Amino acid sequence: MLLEPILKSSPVIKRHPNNPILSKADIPYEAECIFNAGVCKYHGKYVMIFRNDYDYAGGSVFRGCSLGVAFSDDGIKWEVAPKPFIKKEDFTDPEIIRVYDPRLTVIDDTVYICFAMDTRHGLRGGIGYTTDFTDFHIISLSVPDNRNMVLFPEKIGGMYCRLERPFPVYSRGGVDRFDTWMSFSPDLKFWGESKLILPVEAVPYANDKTGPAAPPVKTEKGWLTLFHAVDIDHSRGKNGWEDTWKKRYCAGIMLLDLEDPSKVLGVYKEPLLAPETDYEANEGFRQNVIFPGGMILEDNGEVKIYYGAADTVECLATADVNDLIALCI
Ligand code: BMA
Repeated sequence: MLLEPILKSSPVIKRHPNNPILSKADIPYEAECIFNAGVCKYHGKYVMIFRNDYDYAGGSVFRGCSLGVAFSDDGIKWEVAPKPFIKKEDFTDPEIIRVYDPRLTVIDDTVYICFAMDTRHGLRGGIGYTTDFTDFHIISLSVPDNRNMVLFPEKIGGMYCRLERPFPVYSRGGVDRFDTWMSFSPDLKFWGESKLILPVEAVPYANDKTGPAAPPVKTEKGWLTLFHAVDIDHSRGKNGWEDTWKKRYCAGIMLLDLEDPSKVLGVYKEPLLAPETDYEANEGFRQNVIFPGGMILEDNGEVKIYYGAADTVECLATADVNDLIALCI
């Protein structure tokens, strides 16, 4: 099933006029594609941990991959730390190939970082933490293949909760057809009671996969939760630096129950953010990609949504929290 050739973003969304808010020109070390950042507020500052793919080797391969860190007073203008937070070279274990796509959740004054880790025996989803953006400690790693994990910012019913996206192959016909799941843990190490949350068929503008985006934000009406939704069209040709790129990534939004977040209260049936601008749809490494990794609810009701665009730059869009809730229910 092919989907609409053109998708539009919801009118409640405003792209920030400074977009892209972070790109390789802002980075004081070797950098190429700056994208898929996690963002939180910590000790009075905004903090962003971003992915940097560098040293392009052609096709889909970058020889370098690091996670950088940046700080901001307003969530818009960023100062990048002089050195990366995590580099490929930090890993002495030959099993580990790279760590990428960080998502940040603050719980009890600790910054938890969910990340994807490519290993020689599959793709593992991990949870680690830092309190100083220098030291990084890994708490747990999933079995392959699982990624896109995000943690809720508090325990619910005594348990930590995370959204995640495993890659089932056999039961899903051996093609991309991946859905959003949720698991629970007493201690961030042992995860279980897993439940299906958002299957591809629940999102009319997806035909390929759904996955978690930013960590959910608490509102009076429920957990406001972004996700990414992907459609594939094999007739798409060259869309960026690779020979072909046939997918499109949009941001979607749903509301989950406050007390039982595995209960979906509503899903907006159209994209919240679809690739439309040049930096999302016509330029960069992989065009037509919007990949949100951070969401911050301000005291005045403004929601800041941070997203990677075209796997090349980091962007910001804003919306009013009540408008976002209204889309879901
Ligand atoms: C996903 C992840 C993301 C990336 C997206 C689009 O599978 O690899 O890091 O942004 O594809 O390329």
